[in-house]
Amino acid sequence: MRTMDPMPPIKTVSIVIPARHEQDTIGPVLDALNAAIATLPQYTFETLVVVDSMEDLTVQVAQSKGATILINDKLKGKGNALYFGFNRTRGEVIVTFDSDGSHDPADLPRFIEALEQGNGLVIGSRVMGGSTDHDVIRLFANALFTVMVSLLFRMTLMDTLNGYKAFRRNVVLGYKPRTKGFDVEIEIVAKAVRKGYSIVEIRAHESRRAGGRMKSHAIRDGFYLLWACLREGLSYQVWRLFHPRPSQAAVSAQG
Ligand SMILES: Nc1nc2c(ncn2[C@@H]2O[C@H](COP(=O)(O)OP(=O)(O)OP(=O)(O)O)[C@@H](O)[C@H]2O)c(=O)[nH]1
Ligand SMILES: [Mg+2]
Repeated sequence: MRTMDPMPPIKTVSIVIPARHEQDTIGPVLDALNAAIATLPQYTFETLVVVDSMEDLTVQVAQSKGATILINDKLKGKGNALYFGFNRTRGEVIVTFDSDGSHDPADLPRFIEALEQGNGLVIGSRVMGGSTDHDVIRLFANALFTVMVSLLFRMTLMDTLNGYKAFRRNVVLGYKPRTKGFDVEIEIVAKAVRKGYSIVEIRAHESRRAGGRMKSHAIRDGFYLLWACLREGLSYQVWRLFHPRPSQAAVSAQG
């Protein structure tokens, strides 16, 4: 069991930000990120912004704020963008959040602190932090996935789907990802569980996107999320049958 084991100290942090046509929001997001980074001189940071194309000004704006641009023009989708970025990181830990202004980079120190405490995966919880971007469909989806994750992975996570996460790089390396879009959030959690990392949820507020257009689609992405949750959860259960003393991820919540 690899719960709360001492882990190597963190020196380098990679921030991976997916951005599809986010020229209106990426600038302020990176300004806020750079301000948060300035409060953490003990770490070396790299900021990778992953785009699919150079059709709008996202690349120019992000470059002007000091980010490294990665262009993933072969495969669209948030999951594809994230894994493209993950595979090019150098940090011991990776932090990922959205580029539309929904997630507050000022929360970054608390995410890193939770990793320093020995957790392998830190999830920003909108249940604890609140959201001004939730509607009935999203509330229902969150409740549904909370139940499904507790049944399939035997753990209580209140906000599996939130895109604000921080984790040890090993969580997302060493396997071929099966998710392409927003279902990536399920796969990251599933891998952390299977690898026996302790998981913690911390408070993180979600705001409405600050500009630009929504890229998710409730029905299409809802279907992919459901399928990913069932597939990853059931394959975890099968995997456990062949591992008499399977790693069991510990879950906790911090305010
Ligand atoms: N590179 C890349 N980024 C993507 C893709 N799809 C989504 N993203 C990014 O993933 C993040 C989440 O997408 P959103 O459109 O905000 O999805 P959402 O949060 O469900 O929708 P909103 O309520 O409008 O915020 C944003 O930062 C997007 O730019 C994609 O195909 N490629
Ligand atoms: Mg969003």
